[in-house]
Amino acid sequence: MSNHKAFIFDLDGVIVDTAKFHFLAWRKLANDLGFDFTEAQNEQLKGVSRIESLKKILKWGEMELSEEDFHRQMALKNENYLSYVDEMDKSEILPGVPKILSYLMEHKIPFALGSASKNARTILKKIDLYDKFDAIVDGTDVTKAKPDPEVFLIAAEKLNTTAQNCVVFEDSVAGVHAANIGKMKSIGIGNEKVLHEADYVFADFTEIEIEFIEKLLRNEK
Ligand code: B16
Ligand code: MG
Repeated sequence: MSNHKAFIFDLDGVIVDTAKFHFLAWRKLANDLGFDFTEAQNEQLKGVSRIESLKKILKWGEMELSEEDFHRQMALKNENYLSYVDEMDKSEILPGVPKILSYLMEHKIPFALGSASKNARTILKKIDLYDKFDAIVDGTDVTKAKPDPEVFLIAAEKLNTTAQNCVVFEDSVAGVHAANIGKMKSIGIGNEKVLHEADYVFADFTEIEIEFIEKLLRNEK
């Protein structure tokens, strides 16, 4: 195991804003079942696996489904979600992200994807970033959902470095917890009040200067 710095990026809410598509698809599912939920409730679905998301939504609607219907609804939601993903291209990459990725590539600093999504590889291909990551770990590679650190620990292993050398960018509370539990440096992307457990929080990537990345690399941050 070598001892070098590495970066791990969450996907939804960090590299792209697919949360808006998840919301539309989950909301359609709820509406079809005869209830609704708010954008504020939707915040609680960020970083949460597909199964856990549907469990939460059914609770909000005070509904129970048979196992068969549960799986059918999840498949329908995913089909609907993928119809939005299908329209994506690289213009969906969030502002400020390309600058940081270019810097890492130029300086040969390894970076991985660490996402809960089972659609992560499809999305990365749509936005032309699939070949840029040194490792990809997604919802198809893990058995335990965030806040369990499994996704990030596998990423560290694939990047051939220790957890302590990894810096994780995350937009969800569950993901920040996962990074912290995994003893990695956590950088929250989003609201400071929501992500207060992160080591640092930025509203978005346009706020992150290369100087900050260099300090992380030198262990000064
Ligand atoms: P899928 P991330 C997460 O992606 C999303 O934030 C969350 O809303 C979604 O339910 C989860 O992926 C599973 O996604 O249904 O595509 O497998 O933020 O971990 O990149
Ligand atoms: Mg996310």
